[in-house]
Amino acid sequence: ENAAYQAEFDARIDAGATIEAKDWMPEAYRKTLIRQISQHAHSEIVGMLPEGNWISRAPSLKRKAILLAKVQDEGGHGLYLYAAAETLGVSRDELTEALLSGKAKYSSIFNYPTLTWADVGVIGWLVDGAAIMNQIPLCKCSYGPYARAMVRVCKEESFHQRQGFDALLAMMGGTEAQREMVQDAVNRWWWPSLMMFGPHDADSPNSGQSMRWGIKRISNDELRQKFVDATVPQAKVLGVTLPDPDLKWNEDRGHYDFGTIDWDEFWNVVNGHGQCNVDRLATRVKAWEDGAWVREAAIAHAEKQAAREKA
Ligand code: FAQ
Repeated sequence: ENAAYQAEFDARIDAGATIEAKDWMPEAYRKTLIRQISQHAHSEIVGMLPEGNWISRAPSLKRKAILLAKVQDEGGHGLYLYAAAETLGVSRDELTEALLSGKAKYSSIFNYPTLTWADVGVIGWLVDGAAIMNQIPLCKCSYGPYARAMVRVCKEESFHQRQGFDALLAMMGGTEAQREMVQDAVNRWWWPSLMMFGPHDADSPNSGQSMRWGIKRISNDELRQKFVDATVPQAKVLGVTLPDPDLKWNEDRGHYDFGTIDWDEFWNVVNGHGQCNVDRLATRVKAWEDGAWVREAAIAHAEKQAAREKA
């Protein structure tokens, strides 16, 4: 019987149809989706911290309002994605436990510090830029609830990217010290942004199967290349230098060549030893503990309500 279900599932994947929550699916497909969607959700939630750090110090009321909206969007994306993961039969509590205990992965990029206001702009420009590049193909991934969630997330992400670019453009039109601040932030965030796309295709254990299942539509290396190609002209408009002496246009390939990524740094961060891993987790654990009274109150209220309805 399973073989018949499997054949039908394969045929639907091959036909480009979407799989829905109540459809039969192979256990490994379910597991892979839970892994990827929950890591994505954790990334959004932890991703609120580096920029959240600057809300109280934004340089103007306008920038503060924009940043508040952006960080709130990220919280929304996280909740959206947890809900998408829950359709696969995992509970929110299990996912939260996995994040807070340090078992679950989240994007390497959020383990770097935000040292100046320019970092906030660069996160919008480069980090959201990379996130969009990776997420546009996910709008067409084979799992319906994930694909549909990504449509709205990508729209908001595109506002995030533009606000970052706009903030940097304003600084580049400012004083010499401001321009230096932007360049310094670009120097620190460029390589970590390229690492967001994950290991090279040849070193990516999950890619083959995820491409076969239509979860990934474009590979890690192809997306990274598309990101570099799109970003170089933007750097020219801004007037910043990307910190890679090997970055140059390759006429034959029709793409920019770029230097070697420091994969030791990448794995070090992924394995919990980046500059901010300990701090980020501690902040999330504290937020969870500080919120205990809210959860208790909500449960008490729900119980009271239910008892009243019965009476
Ligand atoms: N960091 O075999 P692959 C955002 C892990 S955007 C940490 O290639 P896969 C928006 C990977 O999990 C950021 N770990 O894996 C925002 C796997 O480990 P596992 C979030 C990484 O899944 C912007 C192992 O390495 N976006 O939050 C990373 O096929 C600004 C081998 O790798 C998403 O999550 C990394 N960079 O491809 C918020 C997008 N790369 O699980 C705030 C959805 C790889 O086997 C501010 N996810 N690993 O133990 C994906 O598209 C994929 O999961 C990839 C990785 C492409 C990230």
